[in-house]
Amino acid sequence: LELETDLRRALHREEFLLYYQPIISLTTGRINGFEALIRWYHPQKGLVSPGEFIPAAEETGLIIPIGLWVLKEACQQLKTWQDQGLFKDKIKMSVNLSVKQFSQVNLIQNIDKILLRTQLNSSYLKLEITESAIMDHPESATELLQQLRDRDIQLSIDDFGTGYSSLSYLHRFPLHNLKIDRSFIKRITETRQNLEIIHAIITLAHHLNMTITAEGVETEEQLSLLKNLGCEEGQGYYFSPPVDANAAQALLQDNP
Ligand code: G
Ligand code: G
Ligand code: MN
Ligand code: NA
Repeated sequence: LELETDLRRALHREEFLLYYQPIISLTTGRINGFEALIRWYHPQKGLVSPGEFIPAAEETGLIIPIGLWVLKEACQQLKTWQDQGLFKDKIKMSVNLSVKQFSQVNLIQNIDKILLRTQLNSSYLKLEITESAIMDHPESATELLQQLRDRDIQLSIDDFGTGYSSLSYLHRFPLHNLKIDRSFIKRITETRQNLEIIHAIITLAHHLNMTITAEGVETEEQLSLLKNLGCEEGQGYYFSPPVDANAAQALLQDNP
């Protein structure tokens, strides 16, 4: 309850900020995009990580206004970088949507409003949706995903493998990209079987015309195995941790 009061105040006083973690093309080594990750700059506690407040925000419903703030801020930031000529056409901004946000009735209208207000072209926005958000209501999820796709918004399934972990339903959803959860990447070098599981996920996703992003890439060895499996993109400490907007902009300026 104290946390709820704190969160309301945080929204009101704009105590949230975004960090950005680059998503790297494994074929060119260039930045393909950024994932926006929320942080809370608490007046007493300092920087608070989302793991400590997103669950409470989700329970209290505060995730709706917080999530809209994230979306607006992330779109605005990308638009600003575009206007500065920092990367022409290529770079996308990924934003996480929680289960509650995804099932909120006004989601599409709110997204349309934000895109209009920030003047960001919809094809640069990528939404990360978890398996559970989709599988809770597969019928309405399919329809919603299609509406987003019709707008040219990119769609990723996030933390793949941690939820229902079922490969059999993937073909039913109009998704562009699959993010393999970092727990798989962590184990990729442990056994032949772990490598084969990732191989199977990548092969299936490719057959379904989805690209793959490996999360939590931390070592050269993991990177090399993933490249050999035909994985398109990587994200993780090997490349860069999540960084603030200034540091992200510096990464873009150095983008080979
Ligand atoms: O940045 P960090 O690794 O601490 O993020 C922890 C978790 O919080 C991750 O699961 C991430 O998906 C989630 N998260 C980070 N930012 C947001 C956000 O803006 N909205 C939602 N719904 N989840 C977020
Ligand atoms: O759940 P989601 O994947 O959206 O959350 C991303 C989270 O993963 C962020 O909190 C980020 O700090 C964390 N993260 C990003 N890269 C790495 C990595 O290479 N290793 C580990 N352990 N965590 C990472
Ligand atoms: Mn994510
Ligand atoms: Na993830």
